[in-house]
Amino acid sequence: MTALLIALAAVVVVVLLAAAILIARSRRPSGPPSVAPPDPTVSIEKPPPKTGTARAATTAASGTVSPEAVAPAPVAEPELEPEPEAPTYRSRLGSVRGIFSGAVSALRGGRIDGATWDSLEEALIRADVGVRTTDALLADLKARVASKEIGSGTDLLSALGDEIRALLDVADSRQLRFAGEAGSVDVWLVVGVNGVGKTTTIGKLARQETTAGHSVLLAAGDTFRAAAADQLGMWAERSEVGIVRGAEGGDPSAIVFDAVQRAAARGNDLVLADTAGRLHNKLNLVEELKKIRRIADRDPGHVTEVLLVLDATTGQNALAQAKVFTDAVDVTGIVLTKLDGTAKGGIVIAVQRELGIPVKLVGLGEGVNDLVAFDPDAFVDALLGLD
Ligand SMILES: Nc1nc2c(ncn2[C@@H]2O[C@H](COP(=O)(O)OP(=O)(O)OP(=O)(O)O)[C@@H](O)[C@H]2O)c(=O)[nH]1
Ligand SMILES: [Mg+2]
Repeated sequence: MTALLIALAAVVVVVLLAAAILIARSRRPSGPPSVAPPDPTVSIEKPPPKTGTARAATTAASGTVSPEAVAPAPVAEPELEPEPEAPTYRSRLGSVRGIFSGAVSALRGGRIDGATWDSLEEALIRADVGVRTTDALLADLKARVASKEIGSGTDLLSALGDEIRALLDVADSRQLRFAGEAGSVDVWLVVGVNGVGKTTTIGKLARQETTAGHSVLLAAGDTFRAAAADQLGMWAERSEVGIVRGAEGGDPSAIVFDAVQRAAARGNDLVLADTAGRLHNKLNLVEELKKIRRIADRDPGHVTEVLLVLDATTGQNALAQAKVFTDAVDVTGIVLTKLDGTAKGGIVIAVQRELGIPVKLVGLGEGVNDLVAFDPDAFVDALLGLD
């Protein structure tokens, strides 16, 4: 009897144990063991603080939060990929090169006849050099062929290159002007109609000028829409520079004024000011720009560049736009954007000839390194396939 009871107790114990094991297994998730989710409080390691004025100025602004305040430039995450190299004209002027390729190979063939002039004229006009400039170029070359100064197609090709270079030759320097006087802040105003690439140009310039050793502060003078300041804010973050922004619909002159004051206080030597190109009418635009320029030039501000941004894809329209701006403010340099991928690269020649203002920078893409100093020799070589 006792043995029977012991046996029964043993069976009960075994059954209970088995049940406990089964329950424990059923609660465990099936499949391979999962990886613990990352701890959200752990962040990627920040790059070590840089030395130099730009970094010091950024740090000084930390903690300000009012809407008109200098937004503290956040410390950028480490770059995941190295910045691509600056582009070459040759690599980015593909489509306009294509326009000239037929005429150029005919010229290399050696003979100069009626078809030569026709194909050259067509290429120049299709590339948006403009009728007037094309006529002037060809008239001169025809005279030189008639006088036997130019005998072969190859000579004509190199003479064409020289003539275009001569048109692009301006007395004024293409260097961006930076006075850098003690106690003053250089201001570069960036103007142009909407969508031409003003904000992107400022973003690229912020990086370039910081790399060149300047201490940059951005002024979000396009108050037409809030997104404009946000877009500039993203570029400020990428380049680790401060930005002064105001409320949507606010007075752009006040923002630029504020930026200059803050730049002086923070030790920034260069303010890059964005402006809106989308105003109600031409008169408003002109008056607004005049006011911004006047106020930006008040001590300690000193406007050393007014850069007019033109979109190369708009071709000859860019020239008409330019007139509105040159009437309003003393434009000191042209930035011609979107030369990559457009078949209208010849607009550089027309802009330079018609406006007489140096093309200082060209945009060859959307990336931070895709804004380059305008180099007439490299441009002409790429245009005519001489490189
Ligand atoms: N391919 C190419 N795209 C460019 C270049 N420059 C600017 N863009 C693009 O053009 C578009 C307009 O540029 P934005 O900088 O916003 O132009 P914006 O003049 O500030 O425009 P608004 O603020 O609307 O007046 C964006 O998609 C840019 O990425 C360039 O050189 N090449
Ligand atoms: Mg913009």
